[in-house]
Formats: sequence, C-alpha cells, structure tokens
Amino acid sequence: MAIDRIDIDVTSPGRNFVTAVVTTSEGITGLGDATLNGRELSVASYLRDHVAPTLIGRDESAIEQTWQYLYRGAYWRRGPVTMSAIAAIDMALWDIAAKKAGVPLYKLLGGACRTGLLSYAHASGTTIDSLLAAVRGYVENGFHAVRIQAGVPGLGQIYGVHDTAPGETYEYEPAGRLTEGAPLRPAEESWDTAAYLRHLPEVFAAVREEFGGDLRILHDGHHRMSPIEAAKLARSIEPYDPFWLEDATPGEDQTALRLIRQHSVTPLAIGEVFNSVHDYQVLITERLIDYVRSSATHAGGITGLRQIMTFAGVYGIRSGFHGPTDVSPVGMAANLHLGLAIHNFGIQEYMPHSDVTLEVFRTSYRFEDGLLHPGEAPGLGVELDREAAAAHEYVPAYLPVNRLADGTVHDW
Ligand code: KDG
Ligand code: MG
Repeated sequence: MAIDRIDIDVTSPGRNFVTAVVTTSEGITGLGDATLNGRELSVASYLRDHVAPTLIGRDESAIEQTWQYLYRGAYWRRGPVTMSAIAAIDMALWDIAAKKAGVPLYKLLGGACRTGLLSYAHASGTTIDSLLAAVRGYVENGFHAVRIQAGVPGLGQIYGVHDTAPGETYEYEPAGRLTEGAPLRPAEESWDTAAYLRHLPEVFAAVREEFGGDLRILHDGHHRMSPIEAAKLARSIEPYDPFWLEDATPGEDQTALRLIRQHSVTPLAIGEVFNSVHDYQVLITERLIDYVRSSATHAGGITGLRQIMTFAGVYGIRSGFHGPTDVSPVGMAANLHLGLAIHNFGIQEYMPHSDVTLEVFRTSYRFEDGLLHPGEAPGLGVELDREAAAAHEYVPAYLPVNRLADGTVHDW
C-alpha cells in the first residue's frame, strides 16, 4: 500500500479550517488538521505546493520516517506554518494506520490510561455578575473546570471576553470574519495592564466565593504582562487556588518564567504558540511550567506532541492541550486520543465547535460529566463531508490587534 493522493481542503463552516485528506492505493482515507488561525492559506499552499507532491507513492505506514523526512529533509524547520503542515500529514497517517487496524487511534498509541479526560470550558463576562452567570451555566452542564476571563473597568472589548445570553450555546470564536466591503485588516482593541492587575484578584475572589473550593479555576493572561507584572499577578491570585495561570508573559521569552516562579506557587501553563519540543527545553528542564499548552495541530501532529509529552513526563509536567475552535474537530480528536493514551495527562481545553462546523466534520468524541472521550470509531473518529465542506468558501478572518491607550502595539 502507498499514498495515492493528497487533497488539501479549505472550508469555512462558521470559521476557516484547512484539512489534509490523504488517500491510499487501497482507498483508505486519513484526515489531518492544518488550521493556523488567520494564516490558513499559507499552510494550504505549503502542503499543496511543497509537501503533497513529494509524498505520492511513499509507504503510508512509515509515519515516523515521513515526519523526519518533512522536518529534517526540508532544512527549514520549525515555525507554525511548517509544523502545522507536518501535523496534518502526521495525523492523517495515524488515522489511516488505526483505520487499517480497525481500532480507535488511542489503542495504537498504547491504550487508555483513564476513563475520560477532565476538560475545561471558557466562561467570560464583561462584568463579574455576567461572568458568574456564565460559570454557572458550565457548572450546571457538568464541567468541573472553567477558565474565567472578565472585562476590565474602563476598557472596552477585550479579547476572549463576551457575555453569554441565558440558554446560549457555548459558541465563541477567536477570529473576526471580515464582512464584505470592509478593509482586509484585523480589528483593534485597547489594553491597560495596571487596570487588569488591580481587577483580576477581585474576579477570582468572586468566583471562588460563589462556587466553593472544588471548582478548578483557570485564567489566560494571553502574553500581555512583563515578567514582574506576571509575578505580581500570580502572587495576587494565589489565595483563590487557581488551577493555572496561562501565557502570563510573551511565549518566546522563556526565562521570564523564572521570575514568576521566584515569587509565586501559582501553577503555570504555556505553549499554545509553540510548535516543537525544542521550544520547551528550558521550561521543562528547569521545571518552569506545570502544563504543556501545545496542540497536535500546531506542534507537528501526534508524533510531535508525543515527543513533547514524553520529555515533559520525565519532569512530572502534564498536558493541557490547546483546544479552541480554531483547532478543527480533526485536531481536537488527535488531542483526545493522545491525551487518553499518555500517563502525564493533566486537563483538556474544550471549546465546542458550532453546529454548522459539526455538520461538515462529523465527530465521535463525547462529553459526559466533565470528561471528554474520543469514542470507539476506528482511527481519529472524524468524518469530513467534503461536499458540504465545498459549499463553505474561505472567508478572510483575523485575530485582533491590541494597543495601549497611546497607540503602542501591545502583546495580546
Ligand atoms: O488562535 C488563537 C486562539 O486559539 C487562542 O487565542 C485561544 O488563547 C486561547 C486559548 O487559550 O484557547
Ligand atoms: Mg490561551
């Protein structure tokens, strides 16, 4: 058997997704997610123009060798575009291998280490009251862990913060789709770190008081703080027992986390913008983090993410795989199969996809009483309705840009 054909499907059912569809000479099809939010077409071109033609006729079961061929062979290695492209091929080959074996992928990866994956939802509110209402909705729906993001008095729209109307489903979209006729550029938001640092402990206190000690409470700082600001924040929320503080400082400045560690025992998570085990070298060997935030989609697929988790396991560091809506249902399934099979699983982010997305990508993973499970369908357990996908054309969509009050571009 060999790889016979590779199609790269770009579709936009509610948001953009890039999917590699790999077909073998025996007609088995594997799917891989290559969605890079706001930069989708660059990965589609990388795959179509530079990767797919080199793989036709190769043994589809040589997964590790294909990964190394694409990673080392290209000379230009790492980076989000390259690693998302490698991820898509890698996931598709694992999907094929498990379908050939007739088992859900987690069984090929060593089998289940647990009955399900503790998952956290995204609750947000422009005010503390609306945030509490959103958290309540998730708790009533079985979540034992919730990420809290709140508006900051005096600031306008903040990334990741919106009010949820009663009865609204858990839809939330990181990237803004551009409407026809509007300029082709991202929306802009404004930011004030001092106001945020003053407000966040109050937000944590309110949620802890309302929901008691059992609820796991997470927060995403979204790279916006300097090291000393992050240390101050980590210390100020300690009394409310946070599960983690994510992306406290810009991801590329890894030694910044040393300063936070010197001042606080708040657990730290980072890595959604990382794409290789090398990005974690200092963080893991110096035990500067507690959770790995990468996804299979942006970290070189199941093979790449498994490398990171094996390394992390030596240091007792656990997973917290990235699972926003811009990781497609295919990428989400990859996270779930790996999470079920590794010993050092920690928690899984879960932002459910919209109904329109799930009409195009049919999933077999399930959520019950706070736990996700990838399901028992062979392979990744996701089917792509390619005809339905073709009806949703790509729509330009960008993540917002963040500025300080004086116009300085700021991390977000
Ligand atoms: O594409 C970027 C989003 O996935 C990211 O901003 C969401 O921070 C995020 C998270 O923790 O899910
Ligand atoms: Mg994040």
